[in-house]
Amino acid sequence: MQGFDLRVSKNKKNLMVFVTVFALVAFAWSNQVMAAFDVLTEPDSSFIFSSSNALEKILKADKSDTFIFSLPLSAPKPALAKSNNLFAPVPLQVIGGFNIDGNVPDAGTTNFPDPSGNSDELGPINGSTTKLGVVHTDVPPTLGFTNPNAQTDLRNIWLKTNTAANGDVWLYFAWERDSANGSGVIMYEFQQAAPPASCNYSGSQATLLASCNPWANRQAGDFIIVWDQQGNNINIIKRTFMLVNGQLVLDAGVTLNSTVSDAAISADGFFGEGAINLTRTIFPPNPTSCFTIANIIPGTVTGNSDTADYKDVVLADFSSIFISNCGGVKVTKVTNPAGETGNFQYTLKQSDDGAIRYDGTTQVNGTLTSDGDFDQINDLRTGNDYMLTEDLTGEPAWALQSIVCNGVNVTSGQFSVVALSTGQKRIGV
Ligand SMILES: [Ca+2]
Ligand SMILES: [Ca+2]
Ligand SMILES: [Ca+2]
Repeated sequence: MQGFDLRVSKNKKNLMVFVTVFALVAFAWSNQVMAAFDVLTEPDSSFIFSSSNALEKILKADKSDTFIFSLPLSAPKPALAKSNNLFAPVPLQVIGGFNIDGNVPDAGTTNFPDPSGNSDELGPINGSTTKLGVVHTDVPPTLGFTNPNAQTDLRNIWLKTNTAANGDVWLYFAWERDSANGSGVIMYEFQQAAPPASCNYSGSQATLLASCNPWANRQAGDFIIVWDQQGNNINIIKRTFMLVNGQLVLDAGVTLNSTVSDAAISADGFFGEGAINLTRTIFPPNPTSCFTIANIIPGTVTGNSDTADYKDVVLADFSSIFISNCGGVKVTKVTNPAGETGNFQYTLKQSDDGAIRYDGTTQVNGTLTSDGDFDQINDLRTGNDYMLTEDLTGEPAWALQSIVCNGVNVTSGQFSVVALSTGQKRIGV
């Protein structure tokens, strides 16, 4: 077999140590589970074992003086590896808080189902003005009903964002399609503007057919994540819209490397999942404003070219998926006794009076008037020295008891504002 060999003389006393070390070396070298590797005791005999203890037993019983240990040069990708003869547990492909191992979906993600099989589905009517690169210019009617072929027919989409401990925002995206194989490119478009009002997918179908162009609010800085797969090799490509001579055009794209992205397909080929570091790939490195996504359009297209036709699109309300490099603070009044009213003034600022918004705002002042009353303060720059104070000079009958943020008493302390991630509600945006 191909591989590199480690030759040792038999020494039963040290055998277990060696076997253990070899196992660790094998694991580190391959960086993934070996489905099996061969132990050659004679030139033409080989066998498969499943644990170092089993190997030790075999070697001790063997009469040879020298053993040759071989590792195959290439090992199967983890997500495609067979689960029999496992030498060690499947290593976690954890990146940005997500486990990109081909098991779809990850826990806590949001599911967006899409019709499949023989269903007629709402999607762009094929034509020269509904190609990938120009569909935003199409004058409705843009949508019609078609039945996408299985390999381009999406059944489900899953999305989630996560803010890592270092503050980086990661996006998880996964899909299920109606076929285990076949050509077709899967992509997710992310737009900063909300969908047009005429695109209320739970509303009138007649309105959608007559007036909705889901891409109409495309703008410079919007981007597409392309799932480009050749065989088992998956490239995750970021393509960005930019203005050239007043025209919105797609750039050629950047293939994201493994420090900022990962992707895996399921063993049965029906599912895929990936994650990208938005902070390192999408958000401006020196931001001058909040970069916030308000619309997402997943879909399949005939290829990764500007003139590709859409085959299937997932038209849904994605407003529960928050993507932003800015954060928010919700200030809620609690009175003791409960149910009281008053004139409760507060100030939100940073301890160094730095700008809390990109427009230069250094503090937000507000007034809450009853138990349970709240303000949601959005578009805040991230920072770790935020402070909230209450001013009760107009309410001498009341005294401040405490200010608590995510369970931590910050009455006289500071707290962090991090970039928004899924699960944090933005209210009153
Ligand atoms: Ca997974
Ligand atoms: Ca179909
Ligand atoms: Ca579909």
